[in-house]
Amino acid sequence: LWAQKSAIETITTTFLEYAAPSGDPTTLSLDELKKLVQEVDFVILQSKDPKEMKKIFEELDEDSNKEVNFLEYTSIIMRLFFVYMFKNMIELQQQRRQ
Ligand SMILES: [Ca+2]
Repeated sequence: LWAQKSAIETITTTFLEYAAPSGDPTTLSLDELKKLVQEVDFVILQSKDPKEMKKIFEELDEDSNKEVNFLEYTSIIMRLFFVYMFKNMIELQQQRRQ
């Protein structure tokens, strides 16, 4: 993953970069999200499976308007980030015990 400060920058700039091409430049469509996940090495979004991506998109799109706005995007990214950190902590603890 990235260092903490650049993580926030990366999350913001990638979102804007990938949201820009079609439709509303401040929201991500399913295709834009797919592109983002394919091109950006998102450690926390491990699956690139199209079916899984649709599920992730639907989870992201809390108000179901088929667009993911920045708030919807950050809420799941933060959640995934914490889950990722949590898994890492558990692994570290297990390694220490061995
Ligand atoms: Ca939405």
